[in-house]
Amino acid sequence: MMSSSSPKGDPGSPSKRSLDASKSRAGRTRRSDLSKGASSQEKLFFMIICAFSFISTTLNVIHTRDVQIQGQDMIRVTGKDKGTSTSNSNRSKRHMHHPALVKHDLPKKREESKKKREELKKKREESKKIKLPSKESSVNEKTVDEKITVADDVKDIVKDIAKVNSEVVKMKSSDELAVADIKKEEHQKQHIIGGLSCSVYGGPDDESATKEMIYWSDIKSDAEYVSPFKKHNDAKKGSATQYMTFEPDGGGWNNIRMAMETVVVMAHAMGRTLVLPPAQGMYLLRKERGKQNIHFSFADFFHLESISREHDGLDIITTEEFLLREAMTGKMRKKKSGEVSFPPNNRTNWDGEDPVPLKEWLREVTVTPLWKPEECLALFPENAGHETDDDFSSIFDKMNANKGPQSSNKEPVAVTASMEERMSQTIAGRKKLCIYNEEMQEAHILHFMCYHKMKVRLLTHFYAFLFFEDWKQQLWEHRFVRDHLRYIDELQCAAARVVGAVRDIAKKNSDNPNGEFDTMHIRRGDFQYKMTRLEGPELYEKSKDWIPEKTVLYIATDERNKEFFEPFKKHYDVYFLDDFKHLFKGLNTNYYGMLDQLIASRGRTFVGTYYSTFTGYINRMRGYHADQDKLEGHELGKIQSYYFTNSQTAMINFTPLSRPFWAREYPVAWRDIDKGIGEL
Ligand SMILES: Nc1nc2c(ncn2[C@@H]2O[C@H](COP(=O)(O)OP(=O)(O)OP(=O)(O)O)[C@@H](O)[C@H]2O)c(=O)[nH]1
Ligand SMILES: [Mg+2]
Repeated sequence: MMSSSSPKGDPGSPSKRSLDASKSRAGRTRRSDLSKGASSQEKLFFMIICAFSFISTTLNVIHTRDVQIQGQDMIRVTGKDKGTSTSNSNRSKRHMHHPALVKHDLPKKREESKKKREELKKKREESKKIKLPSKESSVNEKTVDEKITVADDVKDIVKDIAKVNSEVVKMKSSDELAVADIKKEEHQKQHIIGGLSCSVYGGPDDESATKEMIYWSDIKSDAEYVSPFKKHNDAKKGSATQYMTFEPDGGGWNNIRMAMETVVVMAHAMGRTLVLPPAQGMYLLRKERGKQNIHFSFADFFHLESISREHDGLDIITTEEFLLREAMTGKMRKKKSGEVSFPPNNRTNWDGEDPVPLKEWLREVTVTPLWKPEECLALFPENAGHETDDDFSSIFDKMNANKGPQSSNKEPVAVTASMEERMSQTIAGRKKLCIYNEEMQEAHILHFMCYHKMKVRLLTHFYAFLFFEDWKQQLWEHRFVRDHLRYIDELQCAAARVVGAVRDIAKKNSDNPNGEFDTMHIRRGDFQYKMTRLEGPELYEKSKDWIPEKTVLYIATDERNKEFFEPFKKHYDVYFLDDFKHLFKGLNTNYYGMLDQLIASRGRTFVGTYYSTFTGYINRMRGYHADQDKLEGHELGKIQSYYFTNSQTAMINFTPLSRPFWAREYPVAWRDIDKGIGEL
């Protein structure tokens, strides 16, 4: 029976039995010896000793655990770890045999450790959200179960950290928003984009400044206009804010300005919050590093804050605000993998930093349209949500099949004409439409790149690229640029002072009571279009028929050698920006080009450099002034401007758009754009 009833430790297996027996002998020698043949008194005494020993050991174990916690040995004590972890039990043993811990002041120590334990527990609860586990609780020291527990713990803590971070970010961004609001309020009190007051900029008086410089209007109903896409987006329940980010153009300042105008108009049309790139170095606007600011944001040149505040249909924010709102809260994901992505080095303020890492990151986490303005016409339908592609493509195809009118039509199509008619004069031989299609409409963030490798660049005039089905919206966009995207007051005022001084000189001639003067832009410097690089005598010869002898001539130029202008000096009373430096002391010299543009725009007759976008903007402003002053030919958008080379008399005639658009400006930008005000 015995053998069959004990399958384990089978006594029938001699070798095993002998091993067990010897083991048992080695382990229990004393107890067996003591119990064997002892008296009942001896047995009782032995049992008392055993019981005492057991109680004492148990107490020591409990105490050791207290001490471990007190010493911040933050192993999480679970039911399972009692004696299961080798290292843990070893440590317990070490403490257990520490005389100071075992023998002295046990109740007092326990009391103290209890208190500390409670304190620690409290602190731990508080700090759990923001602290990673301490080194001592290294996962390596744990059993598998503990590792899982600790890993879960770490996950929880990491989650907590993310939560706290996002709270902090929210707090930070709401703090900053509050500060921004206060600033806005202060600014609002002082600055209205519609007017021009130079009192804080050293004059001239408001009346002179207004009369000389203002070509813009303050149209209340325009400020209230919201585009169909924005209305559509806002009406969608719980729809998230959509954004537009962009990279400044990589060319000179006026290339940068042109791309910026295009982006601002698109942001309004699409109903997206526009994110301004951080302040950064711009090509050839880095003069006198160390002495003056050389990192610029668009808000340094245009009143973008006022534009955002004054328009119901457009919000403009900084990159930092955008990153705090959208990126640091984990809302941005890599296009390819879908994983949450944060900006490089978790940086949110990129002002003055190298913008390349930010730009490269943005390309990875946004929708990046590959629109090429010389190849396609961007089309904005009248109704958002309209199934656009088919309808518009067929109209477009018909128009493209009939190429005749668009190239030969030298008369302007009425601004109120049908979409087809207007498009025929805008298309300029392009074979494609860039439609703001559903994929783009859905995108959380649209990012416009300046990516030379892919030939993706918004080097165009906004009015040559962005076409609106609704003529009223088209004209609204034209007015928006005229009335709001204008150089800042400080520059307008400085220009008004210089123009005043030039007029004063001209008025010395008794038959010139209004102080009329003529202007030129002679672009040399880095300019790459060699056909425009003529020497002084040739430039004089080319322009002499348009500029009367002895006139006061103001020349804007990047030519430093003033001897170059000797041929002009023989015939005219010539002035340059340098001659009026005392009127704009302290102005950042990187603004001089813009100041020159504003001054040159006020000439009676202007001769500029073809292909120069610097010249282009002078002509645009001349167009705005000519229309406002109802100068001769304004009905057709004509202005009193010429070029030294190329289509020399182009500006005194009406010319429809043609490519390359950037080479000059076109009357469509300023001609008859005040129609339909208040009708949208
Ligand atoms: N003060 C002044 N600076 C000029 C003038 N023409 C060009 N510049 C400056 O010369 C530099 C080179 O011009 P760019 O920045 O390439 O000019 P842009 O704005 O791209 O215009 P374009 O190259 O002419 O199409 C810029 O810093 C201009 O501001 C000028 O008439 N007066
Ligand atoms: Mg340039």
